[in-house]
Amino acid sequence: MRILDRIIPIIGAASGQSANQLGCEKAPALIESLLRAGSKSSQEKSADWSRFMWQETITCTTSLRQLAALPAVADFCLQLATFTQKLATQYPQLLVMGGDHAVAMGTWSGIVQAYAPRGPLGLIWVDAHLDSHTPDDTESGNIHGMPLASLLGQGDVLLTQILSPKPKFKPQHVVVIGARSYEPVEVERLQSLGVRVYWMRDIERLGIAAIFTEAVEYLTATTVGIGMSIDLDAFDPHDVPAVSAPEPHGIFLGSFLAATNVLKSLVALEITEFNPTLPGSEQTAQAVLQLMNRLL
Ligand SMILES: [Mn+2]
Repeated sequence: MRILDRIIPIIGAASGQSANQLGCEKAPALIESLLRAGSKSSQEKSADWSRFMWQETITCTTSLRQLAALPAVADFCLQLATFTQKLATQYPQLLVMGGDHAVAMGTWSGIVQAYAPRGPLGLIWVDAHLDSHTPDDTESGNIHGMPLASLLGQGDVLLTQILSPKPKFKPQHVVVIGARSYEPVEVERLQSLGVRVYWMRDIERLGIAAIFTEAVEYLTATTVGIGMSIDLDAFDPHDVPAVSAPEPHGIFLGSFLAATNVLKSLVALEITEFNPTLPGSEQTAQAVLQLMNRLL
């Protein structure tokens, strides 16, 4: 095995402006410091943390919020996309550590561009929310409610045309897992496009392992690789508390971790919405390390 095949580069995406409250911009520095300390306190005793290599942290610097921040968020996402595109051509796997979930528009625009000569990618979007608003139908104005619509080509051109004018994913190449809090306009958008959604009630009925298996089978049939974008609010707030927009009755972290063996060699992983300024930050940081180690 070549050394580059073993190393997993990490990009920090320090963005907090697009969430309902600030704080997520502090997550990359915290996780980086835990990794530099060798993660001795991690519950993942057998983990080889040396395979992770922190490359760079990109910061979204605007002091504006909501839609006023959109041009700055788009600039930041373009910068992030340029990095992820480069790394995805050099390494078989990479990790983006957010940041609020708006960073997804940068992460996946770059990775999809890198894989374009090989073929389309599939995306598993793990989230309590659907993130499928556009600037025209958002009630809050928070851009972290828009990344999935943007990646599917809907919304402001500054967000939908990062690196390329084309939609980043075809609707049939996207699967949402864990949704339980949304507006009707988002459900209508995803349904009319034909995006498959596994609701929280489906997870309660079938179990997360069965859903992973089905999702992987569905996406593998028509794509050349699968990526995963995790919004930590998908998990039950008892397990993963320090998130910007917690929603009760989520996925149990233990069940999720136990089922990750179904997800073989993701092309990339993104972990978002960790807000270290909120209570339960230490427990949430541990969850991030566990997810990194099991999914990559
Ligand atoms: Mn989200």
